[in-house]
Amino acid sequence: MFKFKELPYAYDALEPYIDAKTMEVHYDKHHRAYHSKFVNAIKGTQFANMDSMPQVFANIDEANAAIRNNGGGYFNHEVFWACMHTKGGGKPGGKLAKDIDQVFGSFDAFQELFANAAANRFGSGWAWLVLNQQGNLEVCSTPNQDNPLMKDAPVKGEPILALDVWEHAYYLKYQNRRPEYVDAFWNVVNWSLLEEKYSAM
Ligand code: MN3
Repeated sequence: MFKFKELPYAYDALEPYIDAKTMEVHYDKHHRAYHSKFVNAIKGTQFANMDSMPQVFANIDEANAAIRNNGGGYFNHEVFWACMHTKGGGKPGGKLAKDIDQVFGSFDAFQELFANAAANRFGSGWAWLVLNQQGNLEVCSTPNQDNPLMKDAPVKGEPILALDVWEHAYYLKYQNRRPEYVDAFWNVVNWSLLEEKYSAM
């Protein structure tokens, strides 16, 4: 059920914005470890019989720390890899562009809000663009490997865009300069895929 999927591009596909060494360590070491620890942690629990990660997150709380942290790590990275592509960058079109303009005022205003969510997340965590439970786009951030699908998330919704702001995601190339990494991220965002995903929500 909970498979370890291949990275949808080569380690160097996102150069120079995200370097090949970071991608290799991030995918093959960090992501792989979250996945294997998650699979081990659910053995013999109710979570082993669930059909999807959203179902796992809908039932998870602080009492299941190993499943929460490693399941979050496994799922969040899958969302993150899919948000990026070598032919990424630019701006979204279609309904996603229209709704971003309507909710945030402009694409630039959305980018600033998202970049601030990423920059201001203290310590390790994630920045998100989600479709919230009221059916609106919303920017938020989560600590550690939490995500907006978890039942106790302060902002609940379906992830559209995810950005990993753990130091392991950028330290080799950007060291302490997280805002530079966030700036670079925009050059690889796979808006066409995200538009499709949003239209299907
Ligand atoms: Mn990571």
